[in-house]
Amino acid sequence: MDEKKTLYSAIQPTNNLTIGNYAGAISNWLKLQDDYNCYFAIADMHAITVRQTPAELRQKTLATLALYIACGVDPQKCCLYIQSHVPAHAELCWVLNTFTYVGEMERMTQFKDKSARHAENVNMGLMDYPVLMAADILLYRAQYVPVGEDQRQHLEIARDIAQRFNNIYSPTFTVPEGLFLKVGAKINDLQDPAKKMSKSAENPNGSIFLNDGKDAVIRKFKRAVTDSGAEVKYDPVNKPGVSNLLSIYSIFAKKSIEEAEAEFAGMGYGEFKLAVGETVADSLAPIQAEQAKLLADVQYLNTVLKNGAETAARTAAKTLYKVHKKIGFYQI
Ligand code: AQP
Repeated sequence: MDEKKTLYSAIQPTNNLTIGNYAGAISNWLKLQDDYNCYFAIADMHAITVRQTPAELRQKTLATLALYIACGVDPQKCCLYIQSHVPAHAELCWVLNTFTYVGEMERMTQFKDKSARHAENVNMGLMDYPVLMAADILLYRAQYVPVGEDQRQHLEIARDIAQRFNNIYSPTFTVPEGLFLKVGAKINDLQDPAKKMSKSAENPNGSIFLNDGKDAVIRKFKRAVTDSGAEVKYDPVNKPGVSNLLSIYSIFAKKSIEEAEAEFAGMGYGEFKLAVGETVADSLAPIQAEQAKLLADVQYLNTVLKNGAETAARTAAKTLYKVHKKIGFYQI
């Protein structure tokens, strides 16, 4: 019998992924894929809550899959699939909508942020994002959800919805727990360390994309906002800029924050930023080469996606059947 616990995570193919997505999500997946039953999706249904250019969405979807694999996510160990290939996500979302209150959705930080950023298109999907995310997780009866700190609020709602349903009927859903990293759960914008680094940020200089070339990476790190004082010290409250750079360095150099601090003791900000840039750029180069190789073999990527969707759909169908039965949908 399979004793492994299940985990679920996903990333929206809204743009090229950033080192924030890598730090908060993918780097964590790599550590977990041997010990858990993993479902890692490409969340294209979430992506369309903000208007996308169709050709670009298609291209970014495949590029995201190639990137997962290039970063070391192993399709032999994990189920990799595209969210829209498994219709059960939309079906369960509809049911869960009837167990979710409008007031709860209006309070979500991401909804408020994105409504402000996309005032011309505050659509129902944008508001419903957390319910679709709850459906994503609950379909696979995932015990754990490795995500960045920005998703904590959405995870709480997924837990509330699961508990609400379980209390009304009988235990149906596994109530998921978040897996948050100590370092890297929130990488901030290089230009504005008070904001999280985002793939669709207005100022691209604040985000390092996983497909940025060495020159771009170095240039962005050189321009990164630092703090007053001259000491390279981890102190997120008083030195948010420097602390963010230390977190980034610690992830890519695979060193603890203390080791990083010791390494940069006595060094000026300029030299420090350059060293962080070099480390990140050197770590990204082999990933980029591997991603390019994978993207040249679309047939292989399609096979991964087809197998992934089949596996995911099998598990999802079982949960959906149970839910439909409990709520009283007539079944033949
Ligand atoms: N800055 C970040 N630091 C740590 N983790 C992060 N994540 C995103 N940004 C950071 C984590 O990446 C995963 C996928 O996120 P997503 O694509 O579903 O949506 P998001 O959180 O809204 O990411 P972006 O980059 O900000 O996307 P856009 O700009 O399209 O809205 C999640 O696990 C998230 O925690």
